[in-house]
Amino acid sequence: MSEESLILEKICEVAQKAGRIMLEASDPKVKEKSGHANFCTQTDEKIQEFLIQMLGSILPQAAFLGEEEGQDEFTDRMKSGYVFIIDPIDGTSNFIYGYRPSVISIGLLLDGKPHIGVVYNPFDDEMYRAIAGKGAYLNGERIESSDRPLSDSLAVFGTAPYYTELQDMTFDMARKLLPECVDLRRSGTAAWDMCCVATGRCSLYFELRIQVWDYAAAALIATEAGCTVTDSYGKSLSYDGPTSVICRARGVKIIPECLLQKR
Ligand code: LIP
Repeated sequence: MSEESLILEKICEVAQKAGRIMLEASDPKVKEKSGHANFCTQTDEKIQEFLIQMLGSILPQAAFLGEEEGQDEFTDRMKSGYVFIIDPIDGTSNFIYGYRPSVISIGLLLDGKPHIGVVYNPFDDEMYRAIAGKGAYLNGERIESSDRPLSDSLAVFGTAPYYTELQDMTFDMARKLLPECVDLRRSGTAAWDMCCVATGRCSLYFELRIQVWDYAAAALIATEAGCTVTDSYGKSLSYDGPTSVICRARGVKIIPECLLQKR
């Protein structure tokens, strides 16, 4: 087994244990962050601490970037070597209200590029994973995005309630997209949405602003499943901060005009 495959196996084991913490949490204390409906729970913080401790034992030299307090600043040091980019619970509001899914997202950059991606949905025991250049897998089975046209597919989108300045544009885009696809869905977790595009359940995901910990793992998994993942201007993702994201399956050959932003 290659060194990177061994690292991947160990990361998946950590993700599974973190998923058990999520499943066993009862009535977590909720903290408000800045803006409308921007939450963090004690379980988010507990899982983030667990991930830092366990992943740090796999790669002691790695830096960490995570959603919760104290780990959320990207620094120049993170442009070289290993960096874990973690979201302890992607879909925090879903978790608080018991609306599924919520997932654990663990990305590993090497010299600023996505190297390994793991997204774990503990509610359905779904382990999505990828190594750059070596394909994407769901519970050990190779996955590939859909080759159906958008007109024969579901599309998904996200919007954080605390980015109030993006609401009008987001829902205007969604309204214009609806006639071009079978129907729209909205899950509340960007990482899981992109994994759904990777598995062929839907063929497009878009969101006007998500954080690097929301996309670092899932964008690699989607890319390795044959998706095209860009920002809303059609440019590659930077993996160093928040960005818009459009994730297209193989069958969606171009960015729909209603989603394409022009500088
Ligand atoms: C979530 C994102 C999702 C967005 C939600 C929220 P969190 O991340 O993954 O795409 O629409 O509002 O920001 O905060 O649950 O980790």
